[in-house]
Amino acid sequence: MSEKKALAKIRDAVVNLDWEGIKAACKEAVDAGIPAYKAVTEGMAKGMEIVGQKYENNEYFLAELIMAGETMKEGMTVLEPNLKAGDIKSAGRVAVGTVRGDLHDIGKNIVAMLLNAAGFEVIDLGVDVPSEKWVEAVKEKKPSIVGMSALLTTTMVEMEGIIKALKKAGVRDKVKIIIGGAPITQEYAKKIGADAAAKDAVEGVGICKSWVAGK
Ligand code: B1M
Repeated sequence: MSEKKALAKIRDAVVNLDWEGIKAACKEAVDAGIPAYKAVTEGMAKGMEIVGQKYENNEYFLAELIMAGETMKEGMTVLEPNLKAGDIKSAGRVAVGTVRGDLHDIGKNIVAMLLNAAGFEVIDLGVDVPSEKWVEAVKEKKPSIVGMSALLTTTMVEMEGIIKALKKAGVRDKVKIIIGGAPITQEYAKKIGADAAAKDAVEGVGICKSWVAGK
């Protein structure tokens, strides 16, 4: 099967909420030698984009969004071990999470997975993470990078509060801060004092890699 067809099959499994078929589609892609990160970013994430459009067009509703999320998680059970399969040395430590009030974790999980695959040690703080927990994580786990995710325009504002809390605790300068999620822009990152914004997981990992390489 061609790479294009294999990726389309994965994408369609997400769109069709085929949580039983997605594992087979992902396995087929892995067996065909397609890099697992491509199956995530060009297969599953593309499918989720279409699901989002269907939601916006009132073709899909909340139940379908939840099913699509579950379908992606099923696919990840096949792809994640393959992302880690390379012989990778630790590139640095990153604390990631979704900010307070926000339960969206699919994008954050993809970022975490790809960071892991790129050799980073990932501390996943989960979802709905309040500023105190970010501060605690930076003080105790000493990551060199903090990666925040927000999908709602009502929760992205939390990011500024987290940066202020890190400053107040005297640890802001100990970390680089990257932010991401659908409503996030470079301008917003600049405005709140983050070091970078990433439009997708691949770009985010690239930025983190450049930081640990001292670029
Ligand atoms: Co929600 N939701 N949702 N939702 N949901 C959106 C975000 C929305 C745009 C849909 C819409 O109305 N068109 C809308 C927000 C509107 C706004 O704020 N302006 C919305 C809403 C309103 C809501 C609820 C309020 C709905 C309700 O209850 N009435 C509710 C809020 C719950 C809460 O958080 N408190 C809600 C709930 C849900 C579900 C639980 C059903 C489900 C989430 C399941 C889960 O995450 N486990 C869900 C979903 C699936 C979506 C959409 C359809 C898809 C999000 C997604 O997973 N995308 C979304 C519509 C959309 O985005 N078009 C929508 C796929 C994912 C791979 O992309 O997360 O953008 P994304 O991540 C990308 C990049 O953004 C980037 O890399 C990722 C991969 O390339 N990235 C980073 C993300 N974080 C990064 C961090 C980085 C770097 C890059 O560095 C650290």
